Amino acid sequence: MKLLVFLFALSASLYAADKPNIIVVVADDLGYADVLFNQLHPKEITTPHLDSLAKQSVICRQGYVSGHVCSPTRAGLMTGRYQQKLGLYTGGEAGSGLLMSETIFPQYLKPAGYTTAQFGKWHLGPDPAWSPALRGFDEVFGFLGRGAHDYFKLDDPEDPIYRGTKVVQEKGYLTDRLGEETAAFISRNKSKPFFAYLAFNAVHAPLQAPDDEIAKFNTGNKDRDTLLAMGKRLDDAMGKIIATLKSEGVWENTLLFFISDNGGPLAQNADNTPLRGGKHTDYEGGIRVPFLVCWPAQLKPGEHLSPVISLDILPTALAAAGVTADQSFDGQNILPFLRGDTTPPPRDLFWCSGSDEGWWAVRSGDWKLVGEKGQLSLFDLSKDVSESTNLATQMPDKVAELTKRHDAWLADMAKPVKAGEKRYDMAVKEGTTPTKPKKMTKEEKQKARDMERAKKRQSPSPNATPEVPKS
Ligand SMILES: [Ca+2]
Repeated sequence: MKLLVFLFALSASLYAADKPNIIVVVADDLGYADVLFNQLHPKEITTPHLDSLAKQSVICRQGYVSGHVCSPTRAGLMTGRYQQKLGLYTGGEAGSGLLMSETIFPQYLKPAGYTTAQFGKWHLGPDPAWSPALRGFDEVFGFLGRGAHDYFKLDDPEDPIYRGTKVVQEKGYLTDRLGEETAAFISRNKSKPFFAYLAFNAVHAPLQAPDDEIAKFNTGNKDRDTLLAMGKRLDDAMGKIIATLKSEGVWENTLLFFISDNGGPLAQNADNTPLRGGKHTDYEGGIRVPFLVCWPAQLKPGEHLSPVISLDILPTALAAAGVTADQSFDGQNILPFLRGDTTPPPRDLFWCSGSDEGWWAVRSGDWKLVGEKGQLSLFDLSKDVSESTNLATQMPDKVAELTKRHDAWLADMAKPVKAGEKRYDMAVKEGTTPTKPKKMTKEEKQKARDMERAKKRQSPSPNATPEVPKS
């Protein structure tokens, strides 16, 4: 009997040893072009560690998130389902709390032998009753509520940092601390499978970075310099984590995802070139983000040019871990596509932030329809990744078809938990004439011109695949 128990324990531990470690890194408000692995990045960008990671990853050039602001995306990421299924359309709704009755990411992995940890921003419930420490994370180091935290004031009882469920008094620069804590967790758990969810608050406001870091930049815009310094510290933290994975001997069998939770906010000088718009919009600049998947033991570095979405991360991680869930997901396991084993079947992607905000969008093939307070814009992303030419007036049938697809999706979603209706009261319904096409704002026109100039300036580096934003 003892022998049997021993053999069972041995086989369980061997089985567990084969499971990859899983790390999900979410940057906050990081601009699409504010990383070196976007070839249209502005010249002042310095993210060498992320660039090195990208060279060892599959770069998903059409990587989307399911929301255009922080907390809805996180609700989708944690559940693998459109957050609207839970009535979470806005930042206020998802930030007020993701139902405790929902099974979330770590709760699928723990029964499979994973040690789990969350670092950084939670934003799925504002007070201790919603703590990630109470829903599947063995270790927690971070803050709960609101979308932002002071980067230097880590001992403020009004806006506490928690370790587990306990308030702690911390010192240092928050981005550095999150990198250090994640690296220490990796070292402590290198001998068994672990899952780390690292949600940086960088580069979200407030604009705060160490003075000596800011001084390294000289764009002529102090705010932009500060934003870049914040990105540099995030990059340094990623460098520390990657170095730790390598030095602890677990790099090869770690599946690491890196995304931003939404597009860069233009008001904060983020750069989303060549995409239109930014955070708070359903143009590509609000929902298409830097998106890397790295698993040295299993995935050959390269590029993936079909659309993927943050909702895919949970089902992909579970497939890698050999976990079968008793829940269906809206996301899908993308490993076969990233390996190049098979071509992704067509699928539609949807966005909606409820009637109060008035944004919604659908992508079907290369076509994308965007609704903004009842004004509709239709784009062919294969020719127009910058969404500069609205084809809605010319192609009413396509508008009607995509609207119908979005209607059908929305019918399966719950009503917003707080207020308003699922979608802005559309003036346009199937079979009626689209409203006047939306014109680009002055800033957007300027951005499109800058992008064109950047395209001409840039010539691909010898080792790089030619410019991407093919849609
Ligand atoms: Ca964000």
